Amino acid sequence: MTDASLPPIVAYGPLYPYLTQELERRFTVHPVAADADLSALPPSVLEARALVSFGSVGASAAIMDALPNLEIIGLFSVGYDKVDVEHARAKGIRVSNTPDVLTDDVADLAVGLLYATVRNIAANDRMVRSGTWARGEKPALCGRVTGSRIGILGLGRIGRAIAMRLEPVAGEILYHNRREAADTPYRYVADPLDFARQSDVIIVATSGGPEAAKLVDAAMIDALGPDGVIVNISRGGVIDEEAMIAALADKRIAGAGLDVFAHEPHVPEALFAMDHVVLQPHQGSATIHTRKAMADLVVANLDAHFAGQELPTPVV
Ligand code: 8YV
Repeated sequence: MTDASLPPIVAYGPLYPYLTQELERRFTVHPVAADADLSALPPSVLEARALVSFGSVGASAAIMDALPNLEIIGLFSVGYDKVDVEHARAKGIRVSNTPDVLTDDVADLAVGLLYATVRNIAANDRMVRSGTWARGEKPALCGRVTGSRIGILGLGRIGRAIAMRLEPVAGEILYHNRREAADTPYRYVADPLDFARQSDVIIVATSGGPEAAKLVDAAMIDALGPDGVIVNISRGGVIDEEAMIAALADKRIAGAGLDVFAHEPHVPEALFAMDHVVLQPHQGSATIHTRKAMADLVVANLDAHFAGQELPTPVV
């Protein structure tokens, strides 16, 4: 039962059910598929004053222009690389995201992926389940996390949380950013190739978007070297995926733990046969606790907007 007195909003793409439930208590919610024909939106949708989206869908200039009454975009994600932020700013459309509430879980998964990759946990699990260990096959010896040089690419909130988790075991923690960060005990390396050369592990924790596209390129991958491991919990597009796959195939790097991919949910099948690669379906923030907290934060931002108040977590 929709209540026409409730502000009309668009749910852009399939939203987390609890979020939909909370939105429907407050708003008249119009689901719009992420690939909808924007020239054929029903009149009721054109009245939408808010749009709720998430990391992989975002909000293009086209969807903003298709909704003449749009006032705010609420993101169920910390990443807003798929939102045309400058277009929103130019049109006076507010944008909110969900930082901080997901930091710990994304950092936890990064550390879990690091251990799983370096210690061959997934491949050894398959060896036990397949019976080959019982038939006498011996697991290969592996690298170690303790004492290794951990390179954090992108020392933001999530990068710092990862570094703090690994401080007790790392041989050293170094990082590469566009500029040196203040108030951090970790060693800054300005040159990306020097950063890779001096790392045993590169954990990609930078924001996505065009400015970070293929930041981890063939040169950085080769500078990391044959004993090196890459972990990515950021965005798939931050790595030159073809170059990484080629390096993994040639054993020019030792392994990769990947939670994100260039064209999700499609993952290059070449990775499926690689025992030195651990794959996750973009699960960084996907805990019951955190997805609820993210949904509550999306709603809090919309509630604040419609109450004429400051947004709790504004992007624009
Ligand atoms: C989102 C993400 O939670 O927060 C981000 O930027 O990439 C994910 O953790 C996901 O996009 C929600 O569907």
